[in-house]
Amino acid sequence: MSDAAILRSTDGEVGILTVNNPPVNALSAAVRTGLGDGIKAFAGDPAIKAIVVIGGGRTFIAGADIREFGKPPSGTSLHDVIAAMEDCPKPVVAALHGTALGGGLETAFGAHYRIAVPQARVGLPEVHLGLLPGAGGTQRLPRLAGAEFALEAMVSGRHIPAKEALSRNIVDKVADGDLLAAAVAYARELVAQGAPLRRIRDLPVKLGSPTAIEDFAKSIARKARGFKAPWNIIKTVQAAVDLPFDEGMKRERELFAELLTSSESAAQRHYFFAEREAAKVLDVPADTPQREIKAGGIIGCGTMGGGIAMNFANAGIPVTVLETSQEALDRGMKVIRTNYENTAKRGGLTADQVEQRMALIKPTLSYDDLKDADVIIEAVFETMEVKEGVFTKLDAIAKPGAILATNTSGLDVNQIANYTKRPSDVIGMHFFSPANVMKLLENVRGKATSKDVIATVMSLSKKIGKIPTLVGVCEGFVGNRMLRQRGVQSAYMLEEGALPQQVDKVIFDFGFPMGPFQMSDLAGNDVGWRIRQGKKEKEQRNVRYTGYVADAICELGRFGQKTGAGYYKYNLPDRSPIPDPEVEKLIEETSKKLGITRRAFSDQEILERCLYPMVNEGAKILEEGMAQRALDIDVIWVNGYGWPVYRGGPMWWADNVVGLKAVHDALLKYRDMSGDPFWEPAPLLKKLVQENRKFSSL
Ligand code: 3H9
Repeated sequence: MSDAAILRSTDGEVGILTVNNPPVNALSAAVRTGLGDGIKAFAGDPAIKAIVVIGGGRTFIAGADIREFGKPPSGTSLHDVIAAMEDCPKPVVAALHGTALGGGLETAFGAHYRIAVPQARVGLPEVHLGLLPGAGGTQRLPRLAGAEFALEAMVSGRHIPAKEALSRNIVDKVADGDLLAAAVAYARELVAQGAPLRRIRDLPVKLGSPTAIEDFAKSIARKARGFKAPWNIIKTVQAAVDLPFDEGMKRERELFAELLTSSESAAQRHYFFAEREAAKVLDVPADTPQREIKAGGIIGCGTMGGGIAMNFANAGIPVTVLETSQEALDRGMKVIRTNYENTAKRGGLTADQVEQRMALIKPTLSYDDLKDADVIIEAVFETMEVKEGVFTKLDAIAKPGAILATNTSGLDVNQIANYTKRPSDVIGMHFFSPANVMKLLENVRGKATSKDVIATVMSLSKKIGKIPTLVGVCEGFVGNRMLRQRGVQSAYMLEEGALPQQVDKVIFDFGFPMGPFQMSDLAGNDVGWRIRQGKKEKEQRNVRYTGYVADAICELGRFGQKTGAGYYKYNLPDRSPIPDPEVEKLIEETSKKLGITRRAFSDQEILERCLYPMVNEGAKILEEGMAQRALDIDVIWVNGYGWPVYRGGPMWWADNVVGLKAVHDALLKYRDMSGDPFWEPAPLLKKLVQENRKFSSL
């Protein structure tokens, strides 16, 4: 036996190297060194005729150890391990199960032959970490599967099923049954046949069309906006096409190094771990017993309720959906069916799968049909009176131990819990619209919510395909509470001299899919208008009203895209926003009425006034314990609000790109300029700046 990270054994004349680095066999220094040493030892052992490399536990190798990036290199390099395999004078077979990803697949590319179980998946997902395959993947995949396929696979980073991998020469054999036995038999067969030592490096690169690379670059322009890695990946494939193998490898190294030291990759690597951490609750241990969820119930079959029901059906969990009238129920079920059928038309589901999913969703008008549900999620109209009615009824019919969840986006979960005699079973599950598409889930912990309910809901969230976070009860929870700050300042900036298109461009160029005014036009300006009318904000003293321009826009019936006009005009077939002189005039008149002399705004000021207040609010949220860690806020903003992942999330960005002192000082500058207490830095931000610390140190 060698280093514990690699177990050495033999089966007759076949040497076996088993990677032993749970949970995902990442290529740590010990794994690399053990693998390199193992290959050399078997290569020099006359009793060994062939070598099998296999993963122990649930998977082959999931890639380089991401936690090692940025640390000084130690142990054998991955390049040397792969070279040792490729140059080995005896056949090396890689045996794949689970996932062979990134450096894991690159290691398998060092072998002369690859065998996989049918359930295995392979891929080069480095792009999601802002990287490119840096151990020969960019040069070897085009040689095996063609440049076009390699581009698509590496830029999407998708997991490729074994069957497809076989059809693309990425694996040579797919075998059912015991993988090790099949791999050893395959190795023996190769020895018996005197099969050549097939080195991928010696194969020519296949390129279908001479313009393929250029065409591909054009096709991803929109999606890859702001990212660095996809563009460097394209350059590596170009190098594979143009240059001999060794020179292509050199180019790969340069382009990899450029990404590894980029802020974009640091942000994306932060996000990778943040997403996994966010699912963990600090005071709820991983082994907390969970309640069994065999069936769900949803109150309301509108856009939200229907979308939530689809999440359950997609995960194979039967769900009963309740509405108040047959008409509303039929309408909701029809929307669900249409959604599935549209997915089927795009090739995402078979007709049978559509029917299987529909069969899991049972429509009803009777609360009695919810009595067996293990979790019931309310998605009805957002007033306390309506919620009270629903939760009183649920308390009467739900079985003991059923989890009662509210999808409220703004009401007090503690008050809702108190409409029942079992507040410890009540929790918020704040889905984002459209709920069948959006990945983010803000689970809201009430004062009384029990730990096993939290544990169950966090794990259920993952089961139904969501990225869960846990937040506390406060107005707007985490995401909307921070969004509100950006909304306030963008509204003020219109009054002071900016135009919607200017503000939106700055936010779009930062990397969001759209700016605040385009977003408002999309969501409907009338929603906020009605809320403002209800709140009588205008009459509140000491708070500067945010709705002067927005109200004037709504008074003209400009509710947004749905009325063909809002902050913009929308008369093009693709609904692209067109700046409107009428709106400009209206904004100027509003400034005049308010006695504000309009002035020019720099892009930098717009950016700071939109984003720094969000960071400041994030600090208050952390201080109040409404989010567990700064990283949870990042996960919420990346998944729910389009914060560009290559900027890590607002808190990571403030910590690592802007610096907390710069944020703090800018807040003071705007406070002094405006005299508005809105800009007062949060006490936590002040403290961290004084102590020269980051949010991530909390
Ligand atoms: C690369 O290979 C670069 C090379 O091209 C060039 C080199 C020169 N490293 O996701 P899970 C942890 S870049 C370190 O919950 P699942 C993860 O944080 C890499 N840690 O499980 C978690 O820790 P914890 C290219 C890693 O079953 C635990 O393992 N490869 C790594 O849902 C379980 O993970 C990738 O990008 C890693 N590489 O999914 C693949 N991977 O328990 C990244 C995972 O403390 N990994 N961890 O929270 C994945 O996509 C998924 O983890 C995988 C399993 C599909 C493998």
